[in-house]
Amino acid sequence: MHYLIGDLQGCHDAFDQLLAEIGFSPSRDHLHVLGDLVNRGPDSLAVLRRLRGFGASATCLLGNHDLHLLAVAAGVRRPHRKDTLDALLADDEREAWLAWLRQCRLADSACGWLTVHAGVLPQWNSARTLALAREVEAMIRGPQFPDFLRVMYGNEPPRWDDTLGGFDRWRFIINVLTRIRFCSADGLMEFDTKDSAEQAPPGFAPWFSHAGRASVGEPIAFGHWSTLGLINRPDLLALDTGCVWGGALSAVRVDGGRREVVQVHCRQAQAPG
Ligand SMILES: [Mn+2]
Repeated sequence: MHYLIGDLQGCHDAFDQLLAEIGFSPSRDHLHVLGDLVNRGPDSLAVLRRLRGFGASATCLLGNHDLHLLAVAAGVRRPHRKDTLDALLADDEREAWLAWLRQCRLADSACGWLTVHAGVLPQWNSARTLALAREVEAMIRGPQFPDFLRVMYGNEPPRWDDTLGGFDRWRFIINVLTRIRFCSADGLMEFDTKDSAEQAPPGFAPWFSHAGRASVGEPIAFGHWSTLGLINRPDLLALDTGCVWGGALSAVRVDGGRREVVQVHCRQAQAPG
């Protein structure tokens, strides 16, 4: 059985409970984890240990918090006061954890679903999104990644252009796949608002609500946006149900069987803010 799993953010207790609830067997089942594996929650190290232990039975996406960890570890970004990454950064296997994260994906497909951490640009269909993710994944695994990390953060360029190259191209693709929430119909992203879908700034709307987006009708699952709550539509799944903020951790079964949603409450919740 194949399960999509929402943002874990270091909540190992909830993850453990969820795996028990779905009766997960690494020899039989497959997990597709939608990114933000680490940070803000209490036990990122245990989460990574568990996921790595599943080997090829778990496919993990990189979220913005996972990239933040890589940037902090590289010394190119200052830790945030709410980070909970110290144990991971001080672990004997630190370099192995960082190497493991660098082989995670930015987009994937699972039983007909496109999986991404944050979302997809209105101008990109699923096939295009996967192809662009592969370009950046190859860079992250390669020798240019340390240099890229230094310039990874920023909201420019504002719009997609097929001719973008190098750092600008990679930054744009990463901003879409790991940060997008609101954007305009023509693909201008807005990064300041983290509120619910109803709070869209003028001229912007949630990326998935643009009727003319190139991915309409292509099933897409994403995390990242906890204030949306669970969205469970025929071709759209929003699975960041705010585990670390006192909500729930969500899994959805997406193989041939009946779609099934399993949620566990998180006892390791952090104060929001
Ligand atoms: Mn996120």
